[in-house]
Amino acid sequence: MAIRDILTVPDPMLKKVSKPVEAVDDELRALMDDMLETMYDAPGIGLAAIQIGVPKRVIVMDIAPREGDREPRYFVNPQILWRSEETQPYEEGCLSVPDIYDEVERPARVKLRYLNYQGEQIEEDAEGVFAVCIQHEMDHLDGVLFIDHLSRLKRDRAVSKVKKAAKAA
Ligand code: K1U
Ligand code: ZN
Repeated sequence: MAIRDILTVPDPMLKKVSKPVEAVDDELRALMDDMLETMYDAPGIGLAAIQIGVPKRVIVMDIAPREGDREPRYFVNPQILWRSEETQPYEEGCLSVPDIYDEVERPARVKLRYLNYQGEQIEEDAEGVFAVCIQHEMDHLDGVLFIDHLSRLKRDRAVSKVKKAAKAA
């Protein structure tokens, strides 16, 4: 397992649409292992493969409380089958837009279909932080960042702040 570099805005890779995975094999599981280690190291609660420069439709996540046992989750080729009309606001962050947090409104509940670490097809309902995080990560697969849901002014300010911090580092 290895910790990979996380791309930050304005890296053009982050705007790419990721490609579906053809097979959940040992090579893909090695990628998912690296993604999980990278996410825990950051630390974060989710990570999409494109954030480490790999344009595949793969997400890892762990939304378990930090003081408890780890509960890693893997989503390959995830699809949203249903979204609730009810929405909920949540203060989001992103490892690719470090130190910027802002409120995004998304459907409160979604129904998902995806392949897990073993390549089994799963259908599952998501709500709360799980619903927020999976929608945020699935946006990454389509080249969309949470700041794209904000006003142009807020988005431009966020990118400028990240660029300035990167220059100073
Ligand atoms: O970059 C990412 O996509 C990961 C992102 C996931 C996310 C967070 C909040 C709302 C929606 C999606 C993060 O993990 S940002 C860091 C973060 O939330 C966190 C870090 C340490 C402890 C707890 C949370
Ligand atoms: Zn993100």
